[in-house]
Amino acid sequence: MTITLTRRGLIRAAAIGGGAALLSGCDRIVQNPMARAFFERAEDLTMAAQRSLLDREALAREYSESEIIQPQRPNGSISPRDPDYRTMAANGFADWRLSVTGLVERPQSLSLDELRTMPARTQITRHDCVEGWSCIAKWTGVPLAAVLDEAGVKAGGSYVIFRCADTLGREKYYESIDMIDARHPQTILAYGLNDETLPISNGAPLRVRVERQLGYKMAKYVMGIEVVGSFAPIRGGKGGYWEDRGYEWYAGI
Ligand SMILES: Nc1nc2c(c(=O)[nH]1)N[C@H]1C(S)=C(S)[C@@H](COP(=O)(O)O)O[C@H]1N2
Ligand SMILES: [Mo]
Repeated sequence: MTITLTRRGLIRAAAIGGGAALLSGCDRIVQNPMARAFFERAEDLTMAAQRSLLDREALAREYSESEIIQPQRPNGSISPRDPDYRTMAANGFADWRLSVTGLVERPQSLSLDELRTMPARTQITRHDCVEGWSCIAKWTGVPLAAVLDEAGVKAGGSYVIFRCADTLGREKYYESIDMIDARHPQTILAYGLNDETLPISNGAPLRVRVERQLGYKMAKYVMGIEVVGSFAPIRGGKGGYWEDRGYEWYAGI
């Protein structure tokens, strides 16, 4: 008899069995029945059918000020202990630079002031964590498309990798998105939250907002963005810290 083990089957087995060995942090998802259904639905979407371009380009819902009912709940890394990060934070991030490298015509090294003088976008959106909670918050930042245009993406540049300052477990957090999301009008590199400077707990000095995907795609403490043709050669090869631990690469909502 041949037993075919699909990832869904494994997830379900882990859930029924009361949890696999490595569950921690966001991994708690598989033990929560409601969140598990959501996880499986997301998986259906990626495995069965790639979303149409029209759907990928649609805007996420934006909310009104009155719908902001609580602070953005800090999750994952909330106070990086990495020495380089601590040194920059102690200095108000005056020495922090965003590097833009990889398949670009003009590699960049941008200060916060430089990013703040670029055209800004403010949006009130809902953040959905894979763990099953949501928060509505107001984000201000520079569209990622503007930064990419400043650098000039070369032919073959298909993905944007975000390199983060924080170590979670033993590895630096990282994430990746494709060019459809990178150039989506609501995809911003945010330096402001609810009309204040982005606090450390939510990713200071700069964090990603990718409003059509789950929270884990939205890298905090971004140090560098790298344009690549494929993320397969990077780290675990799955395109992100949590993806390397089994999460879906495309976490569309
Ligand atoms: N660098 C980094 N980015 C991260 C994380 C993290 O631990 N480190 N956690 C992710 C997860 S799971 C979520 S839900 C959101 C939380 O963002 P918040 O703290 O602003 O709510 O950040 C995401 N980006
Ligand atoms: Mo999350």
